[in-house]
Amino acid sequence: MKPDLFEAPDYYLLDDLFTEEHKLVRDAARSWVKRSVSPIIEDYAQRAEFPTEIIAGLAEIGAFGPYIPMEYGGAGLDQISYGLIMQEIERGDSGVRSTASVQSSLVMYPIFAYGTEEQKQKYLPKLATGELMGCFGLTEPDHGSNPGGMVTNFKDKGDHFLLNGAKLWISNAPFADIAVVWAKNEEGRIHGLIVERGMEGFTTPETHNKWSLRASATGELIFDNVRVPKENLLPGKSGLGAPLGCLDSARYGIAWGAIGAAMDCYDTALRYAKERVQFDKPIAATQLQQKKLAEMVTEITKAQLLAYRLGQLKNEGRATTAQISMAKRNNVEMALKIAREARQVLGGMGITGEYPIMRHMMNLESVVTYEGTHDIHLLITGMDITGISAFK
Ligand code: TGC
Ligand code: FAD
Repeated sequence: MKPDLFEAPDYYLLDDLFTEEHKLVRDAARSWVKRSVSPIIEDYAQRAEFPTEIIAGLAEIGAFGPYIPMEYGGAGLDQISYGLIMQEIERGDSGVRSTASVQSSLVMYPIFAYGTEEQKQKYLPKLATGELMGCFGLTEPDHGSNPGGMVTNFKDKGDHFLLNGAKLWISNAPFADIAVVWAKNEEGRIHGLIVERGMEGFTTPETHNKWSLRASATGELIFDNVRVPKENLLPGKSGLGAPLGCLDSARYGIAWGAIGAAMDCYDTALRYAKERVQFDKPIAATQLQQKKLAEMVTEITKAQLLAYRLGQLKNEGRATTAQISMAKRNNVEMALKIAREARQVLGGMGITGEYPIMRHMMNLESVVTYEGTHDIHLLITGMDITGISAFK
């Protein structure tokens, strides 16, 4: 792959709004991505392998639990810093951001928000350093957009719970040490359980043949009469709202992350257009290519402002699920459209691994689907503004 010459667009001078801490955190993540992700990611993606060698670096830049308090090993940062870290990591690769999102918002967050003090002490510091890696099991083969219909279940056997069922499409599953698993009890109420690798009857087969998120490991979680100790139940919250509450945090991170992927595509296309000569002039001198580039930077700027305002609301504890849905949906679609346009600016070179655009484009096909599909987020907005659920 070409050397990483990335320069971030900041058309509306958003840097003026960030604190010194925001900029320090972002710049540290940006340098780390240039140094440790860009040189290797294309090769890992081509081989469809997760680069475990970057786990320690992710922990060092605060990507595991950015907003989890320092007493539990987190970085104790605000929500805008969290967003900026996700933006920079996804600038490198959506699959790497997936690993960080899952670890922070779908594993550390539920343990922090719904776990006992013992669970927090036992797991959070090790998750923050990457000594333990986690995954989040909500989706099932027959229950994707409708997780409330899940059939994975556990029965109270006196001194332990007996867990049965299967989860599909689980990021980090093939190598995770622990899984936060959502399952129904005998009354049909959803609870979170911490399942550890090595428990008898628990297996995590890898999902192969993906054209998207190839540098992220995806797999199944299979529970065949797994005996889960009772102290592994997350007691703080039950019902579908418990896993959906974690999704709010992860979807917020994706709203920022997608901007990173879009920025990388735009920056690559802009540089290429200025250098590539056809008909005796740079293609950047043609009106059609300028239109593409001008629209890209406009959409990135709008997405940045949306994410920034959402970050302010999140810092104040005022961001609603529907506001987060709107940002996730808008920003991922924005990034996907930019990736497709940027790919065209590069002509044939755009389809090669010499440039990151095709990898971003393929990755974003997963990002637009996971954490609630594009359509589901539209319906969440629809439900919010009309007061009527289209799901029932
Ligand atoms: P509904 O009746 O609307 O809600 C059930 C209960 O949950 C409450 N609730 C929330 N609570 C907290 N946060 C939220 N975001 C919440 N949304 C809803 C709600 O108030 C209600 O509470 P209560 O007390 O009244 O029971 O539920 P529904 O069954 O109609 O479904 C609504 C719908 C479709 C919006 C929801 O199921 C949904 O969001 N579906 C999409 C599923 C999804 O996003 N799955 C993601 C799986 S994880 C993943 O993709 C990780 S990718 C990781 C990576 O690599 O980055
Ligand atoms: P379906 O729910 O079957 O949807 C198919 C289509 O129907 C979609 O276009 C959808 O928008 C549409 N649709 C569904 N319902 C409606 C409706 N009511 N009205 C209109 N249209 C509708 N899950 C986890 O739990 N943990 C993970 O770590 C995780 N990682 C993932 C990683 C990858 C690479 C991928 C691809 C997925 C991952 N997922 C994970 C699963 C992801 O959240 C689901 O794929 C997603 O929620 C959609 O579910 P589904 O694939 O079953 O699609």
